[in-house]
Amino acid sequence: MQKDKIFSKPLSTVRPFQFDENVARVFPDMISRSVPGYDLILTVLESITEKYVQEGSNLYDLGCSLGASTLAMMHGINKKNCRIIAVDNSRPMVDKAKSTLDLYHSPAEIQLVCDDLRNINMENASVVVMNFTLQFIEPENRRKILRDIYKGLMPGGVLVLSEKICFEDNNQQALNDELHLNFKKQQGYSNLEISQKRSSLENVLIRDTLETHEKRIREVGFSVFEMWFRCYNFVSMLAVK
Ligand code: GEK
Repeated sequence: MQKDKIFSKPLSTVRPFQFDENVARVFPDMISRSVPGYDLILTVLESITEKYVQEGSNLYDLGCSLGASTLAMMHGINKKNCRIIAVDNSRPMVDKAKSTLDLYHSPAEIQLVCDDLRNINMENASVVVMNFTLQFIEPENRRKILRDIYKGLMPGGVLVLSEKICFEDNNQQALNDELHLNFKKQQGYSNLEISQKRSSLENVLIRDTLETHEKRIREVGFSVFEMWFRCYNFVSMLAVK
């Protein structure tokens, strides 16, 4: 796995974060050293898929990056005639995902799509995963995406939504940010890397509170809401139609 050194040298200008070739090259290292619990979430995605997948249905991985969640879903499929549609609007990510996914013998057909996830017409879905993707969409567009997911799901279908969150309470925010900062230092990131990456993500990764997520999920119609994972400011939620 290639080490993430993207922000290790002082940059004269820190540009807004992009999922470009450089990021795609180091992405597995970057995400696992930045998101506490990332590997656990993938493991659990597999068992959530086992529980909710329905025969002859579609499974969607929205914002698939290199296909880690797609693979987790693939391993959890225990029903016939399923199809995974994995979508990302970054060409370098999709190209790399393709070469990884091609190495597996999947029980389900896998379609990789390079497009904005908002252009995807979801239908007949049993499992929809957005693993740290909604946070990169403009907040005013998030409700429509959730509504479209709800419409595309079959009764009993599940949405798994993982996000970095913020807090109303300043003390809670400061505590969780500090604990996350310590995690990144433990993972070997320097203060310079941490602060340059933070500037680069400003206005690109926009967090909602857990309350905002739950309210929106319930408002679009989901009957079950569960925050099944949280570590500091990272959560993974599950919602059932
Ligand atoms: C994983 N889920 O490893 N349409 C399609 N893709 C998008 C859009 C959009 N509008 N906006 C952002 N992306 C993965 C990790 S990373 C999370 C997901 C992170 C894509 C973007 O190109 C990137 O690949 C992904 O969403 C977010 O389980 O880096 O923190």
